[in-house]
Amino acid sequence: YSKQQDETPAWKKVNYQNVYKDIADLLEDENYDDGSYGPVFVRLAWHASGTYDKKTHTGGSGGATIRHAPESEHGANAGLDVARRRLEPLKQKYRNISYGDLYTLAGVVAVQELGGPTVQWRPGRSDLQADACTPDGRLPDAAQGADHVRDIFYRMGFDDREIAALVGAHALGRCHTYRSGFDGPWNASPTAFTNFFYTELLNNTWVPKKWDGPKQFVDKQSGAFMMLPADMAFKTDPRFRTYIELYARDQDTFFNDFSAAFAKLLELGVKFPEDAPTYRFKPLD
Ligand code: CCH
Repeated sequence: YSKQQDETPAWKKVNYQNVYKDIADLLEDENYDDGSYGPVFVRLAWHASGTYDKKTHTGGSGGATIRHAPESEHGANAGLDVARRRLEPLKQKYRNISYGDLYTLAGVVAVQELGGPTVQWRPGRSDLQADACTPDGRLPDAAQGADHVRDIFYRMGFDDREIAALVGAHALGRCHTYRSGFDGPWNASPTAFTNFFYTELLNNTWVPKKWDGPKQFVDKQSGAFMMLPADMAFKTDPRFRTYIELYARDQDTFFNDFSAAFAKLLELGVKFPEDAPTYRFKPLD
C-alpha cells in the first residue's frame, strides 16, 4: 500500500484563535506577583525578539533560541524561565505550534488582555537549536543611559520614536531583586496596560533610592514606585523627551505607535512562509 504523505506544514495545523484563548486563561493567578503573568509574558516576547542584529541578520524570535542555554542563562533573561514554564502545557497541547510563535503570541495576548492596543501577529516561525543562540549583551543594560539604549535599538532597526513607544511597556509589571537586582513596580496598576510610564516619569520627582542595591530611582512622594537609570534617560534626553511628552498627553497616539513597534519587534529577522496570514485578534470579553 502507499503511505499518504501529509505535506501540510506544521504551522498551518494550529488554530491560533484557540491558542489565544488558552494563553489568556493562563494570565491570572492571584498567587503570582501582582496577580498576572501578563507582564512577564510581554518581557519574554520582547527578550525573545530583541536579540536581532540587522547587520548580520541573526537573532530575533524566529528560532526561539531564548529557551536554550546559554541564551536562557544570560543575565538579562533571569526569571523568564517562569514564563516559559507557564506556557509549556500549551506547547504540549498544540504540538504543531513553534516556540517562537507561542512566545510572541503570548506577548500579544498579554498586551491586549491587560487593556492595551490590538497588535497584528503572524505565525510561521520555525524553532532552531542551541547553536543558533545569540551572544550575551544584545539586550539593553538598565544601568546605562540614552547612548547605550540607542545603540541597542538602532542595531535592531528602530528609531527614537519607536524606542520611546516600546519602553512604555514599563507601565506593566515590576522589577525583582532576585531577577535583575532592581526592585519595585513603575506605578500603582502594574497589571493594566496604560500610558502611566510616561505620566509617572514626567509628573514625579525621582530621587536615588537609598539602599545597598544597584542604582535606581524612587518617586520622592511615596517611595513606592521606581525608575531604572535607563528609564530616566528618556526624561533627560531631549529627543526622547519629545515623545515622552507626546505619549503622556495622548494615550491614543501611544497605543497606535506601541502596537506598530511591538508588532515590528516580534517579526524582526523572521522569514515567514509566503502564505502566512496576518491576524488581529479580538480581545476577549
Ligand atoms: Fe523592560 N525591564 N527594559 N522592557 N520590561 C524589566 C522588566 C520589564 C529594560 C530593563 C528591564 C523594554 C525595555 C527595557 C518589560 C518590557 C519591556 C526589568 C526588571 C528590567 C531591568 C526585570 C525583573 O527584575 O523582573 C531596559 C533597560 C529596557 C530598554 O532600555 C521593552 C522594549 C519592553 C517591551 C516592549 C516588562 C513588561 C517588564 C516587567 C516584567 C515583570 O516580570 O513584571
